[in-house]
Amino acid sequence: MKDRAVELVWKALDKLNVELPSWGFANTGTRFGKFIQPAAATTIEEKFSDAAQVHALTGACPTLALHVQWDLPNGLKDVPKVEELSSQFSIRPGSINPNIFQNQEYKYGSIGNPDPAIRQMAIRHILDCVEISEALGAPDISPWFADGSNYPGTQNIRKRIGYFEEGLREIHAVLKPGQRLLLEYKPFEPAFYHTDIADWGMALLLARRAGPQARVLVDTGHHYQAQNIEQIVAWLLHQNMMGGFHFNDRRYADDDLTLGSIDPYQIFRIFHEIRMFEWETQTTADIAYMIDQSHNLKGKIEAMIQTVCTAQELYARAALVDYGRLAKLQQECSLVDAEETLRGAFWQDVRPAIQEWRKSRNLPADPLQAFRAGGYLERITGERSEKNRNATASYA
Ligand code: RM4
Ligand code: MN
Ligand code: MN
Repeated sequence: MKDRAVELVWKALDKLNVELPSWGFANTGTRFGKFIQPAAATTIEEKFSDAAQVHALTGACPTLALHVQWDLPNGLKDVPKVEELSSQFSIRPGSINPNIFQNQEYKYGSIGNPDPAIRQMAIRHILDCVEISEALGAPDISPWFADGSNYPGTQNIRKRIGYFEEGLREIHAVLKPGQRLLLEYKPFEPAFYHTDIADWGMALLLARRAGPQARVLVDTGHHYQAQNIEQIVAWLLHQNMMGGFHFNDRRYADDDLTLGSIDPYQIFRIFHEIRMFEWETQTTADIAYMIDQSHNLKGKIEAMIQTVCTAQELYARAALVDYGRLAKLQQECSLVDAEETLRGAFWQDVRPAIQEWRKSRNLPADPLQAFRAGGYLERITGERSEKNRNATASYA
């Protein structure tokens, strides 16, 4: 690889931070049960510790996304504890994720629920999350609404749009400068007939209604088959409404598979749209790059390291696109040459350049290998397996 290309790869890697999800280190399940792992994290300390391990080996993950009900079960009261862990492990709290889907009350929805008392309960929880976000200096509040219905005719879709508009405005009204409300969409699951925020158009309209600090969050697994995700990203960039990503891959639905494991070209194309936007506008898009994956079968920390490395590889490849040349070829409609300019970057092997970048930062050249050699997994397996042995896997 030429010096200029290596330089582009290094610059790109300097820029890319990827946020880890606290829930990605915990035992999580399928719809049919959980597969318990002896080394899984069951406390917030353990989640911070595991995240710190991934960051120590990759140098790219300084923040940890928190799911409030799972990680701060006492709400604001748990803030000092999180702050303490954050400084102990040198990992900053990342996006603050409300939980408006797990409580029994949310059976028929949260802020789209026909019962005003339950809508208020959900809004109250998100308002608490805004306070937590402020107290922790973690500016992104990132709710995912499971709201929807399972059978035609059972809910008034338009009324629920109104409830969402109202609720989101109420939440947005308390945001301080710098805080952002990131609205995530998902076409189905758990609702199987209609989902209140089912796609990027609905998320965009609701974000616009909510107020100027609301943006759209694109979870790469939350699309129908064959949907052109990079086009959605391009639209959101154009509208200045792109807030962040939840990275994962999918083959069928919201599969939470490792990023790029099924379709690495898709992720590359997304990165390409962002890089091209940034090249044209000479700005850095304000995007939170976050992982949202629950691994049922893979070792959780290994899978996270693999994911971060994949993100770096695909981002670095996108950095090799010659945008000056591409812009000219697009203008001339030189289709084959334009496409080859993109494909040519995709097929570059950036791994040697990434290894050199790691060495320059005193990081291990091969983070996965270093993790296996480091003894951390053996230590936590020893410490945690007893507790995990008693975890329940069954839904019965
Ligand atoms: C959902 C969605 C949310 C995540 C939950 C756990 O499918 O992706 O972002 O918070 O899963
Ligand atoms: Mn998500
Ligand atoms: Mn999901």
